[in-house]
Amino acid sequence: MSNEESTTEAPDTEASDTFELAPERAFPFEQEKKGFWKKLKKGLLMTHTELIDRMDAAVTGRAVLDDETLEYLEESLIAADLGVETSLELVEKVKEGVRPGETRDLFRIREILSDEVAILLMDAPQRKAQATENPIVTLVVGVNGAGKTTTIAKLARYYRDRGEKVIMAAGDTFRAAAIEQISLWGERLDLPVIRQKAGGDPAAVVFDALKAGKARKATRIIVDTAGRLHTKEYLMRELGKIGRVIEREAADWPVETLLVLDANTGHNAVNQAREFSKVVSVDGVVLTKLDGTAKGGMAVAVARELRLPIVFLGVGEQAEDLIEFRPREFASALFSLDG
Ligand SMILES: Nc1nc2c(ncn2[C@@H]2O[C@H](COP(=O)(O)OP(=O)(O)O)[C@@H](O)[C@H]2O)c(=O)[nH]1
Ligand SMILES: [Mg+2]
Repeated sequence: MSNEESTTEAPDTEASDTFELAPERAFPFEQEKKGFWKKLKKGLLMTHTELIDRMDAAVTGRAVLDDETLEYLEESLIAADLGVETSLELVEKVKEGVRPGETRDLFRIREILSDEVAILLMDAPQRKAQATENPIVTLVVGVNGAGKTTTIAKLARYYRDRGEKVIMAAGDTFRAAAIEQISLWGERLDLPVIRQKAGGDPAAVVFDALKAGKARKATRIIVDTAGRLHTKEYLMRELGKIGRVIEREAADWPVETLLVLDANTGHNAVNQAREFSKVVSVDGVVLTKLDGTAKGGMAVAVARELRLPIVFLGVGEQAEDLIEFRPREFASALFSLDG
């Protein structure tokens, strides 16, 4: 029912110029494709500018790809937070892939790296399809400030634009400001926000949201949470109680948990995700604030080391600043190969 599954399998010819990998899902609309590339480039601007600069410095003026050059290349990748092990493997691929005479061809090196990163990203688990007649409940978790509430607004807009009937639930009852924030988004997007007063029980908010969902025939209910990870017990209790309410009120509605990670935290986000995974079963990751960091390579570390599907990328503070995570396009934008 969601647009994710309903798109066709037609090859995405323009974007696959530099690849001979299996085609990904096509963009449903040409217009959307343009917007996608623009946003992806905006999101990776800092990362790829720094990465290409460093790579350029690593190979410039060198006749052969000697160990020292490869080491600089590796450092460039590590600096973009691709992870030490992954960077090492990637440099090996460059060594194997570059033919004599191509050693100073940065474009060729970028091509190899982009292909290899795409393979790594596509090898990571994909989000499970939600084939259901029932509304989907999306729980959004993550530490304070990661971008949960903003992401919920973006997701609400995303699904609404795809014809879904969306309800948001102000499940972060811990701070009054959080309730105000999500309510404001509701007004801006003209979408309902189910809320109670600050200090209330998040599970009670979810209860109300499920009731409203049934009454209004919603197709998706997106739930904000407080995400206070530093007290693991609290988070467990909060999510446990929400889970039980859903189980009782809407047992056959699919529930997915999306973990929001701030890309600025670089490789530390991997550790954060591990902590959350101990408490809750995470179905997918949204990487936020990609637009404000040169550590965009951390997406590769998340996909590889955590074996969690990255579902969306946040590339700004506005509701439209959200794009689907597409492995091949991401890899190619990381090494500035497209457009
Ligand atoms: N530049 C940028 N800022 C973001 C993004 N996502 C969230 N933010 C900002 O990060 C801050 C914290 O976001 P918020 O949604 O309140 O985080 P929460 O505490 O997890 O709910 C806010 O100032 C947001 O505008 C993003 O993708 N890019
Ligand atoms: Mg919030």
